[in-house]
Amino acid sequence: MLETFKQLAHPYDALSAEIPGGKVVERRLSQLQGCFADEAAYQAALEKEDSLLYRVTAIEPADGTGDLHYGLGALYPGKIGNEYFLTKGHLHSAREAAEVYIGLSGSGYMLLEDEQSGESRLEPLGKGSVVYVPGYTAHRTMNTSTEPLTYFGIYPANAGHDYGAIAERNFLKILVEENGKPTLKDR
Ligand code: S6P
Ligand code: ZN
Repeated sequence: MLETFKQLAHPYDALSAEIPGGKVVERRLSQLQGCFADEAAYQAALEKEDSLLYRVTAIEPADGTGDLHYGLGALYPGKIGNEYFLTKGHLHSAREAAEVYIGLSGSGYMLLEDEQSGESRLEPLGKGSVVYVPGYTAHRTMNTSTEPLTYFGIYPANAGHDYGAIAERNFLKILVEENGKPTLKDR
């Protein structure tokens, strides 16, 4: 078994979310159509620059039962209107698949939303904090600091990513800056 793995240890650079040999996904503003509540602010920002919001590099060592995949994410700081930069957010295709997020640097939050009940939870993610994302829960990450929010997400190899289900109805809550503080509001 062990001999089937070419590489088990990987060097990583958190701020750029780089892991040599990993699968890289970059998300720019133009790819987050419909995610931000303030459509006018979104269009205005896009006209200025199609900024890089985040990069994720995934390591997928094996695909069998019991195997794990993980991703290193760097979500850069910024806002659209008063809403903090965020990830698209998703459910896992295998709905029961949970995930552990380990904060490495910066600070922000994870917005969790139960697919069935719509119940929302806001949990802090950043340097010194770790978040357990239960199965059946849509999850999105938001950066409320002025530096990159970097983290590892570790999930079952068969989890898969379902972006469609949550994109259709969007998250029910938004995280905005109000009186200088992150504030969770209804969309
Ligand atoms: C994967 C894990 C993360 C996200 C990353 C980007 O299960 O939850 O690595 O992929 O935070 O978010 P998103 O919603 O664009 O995949
Ligand atoms: Zn996930």
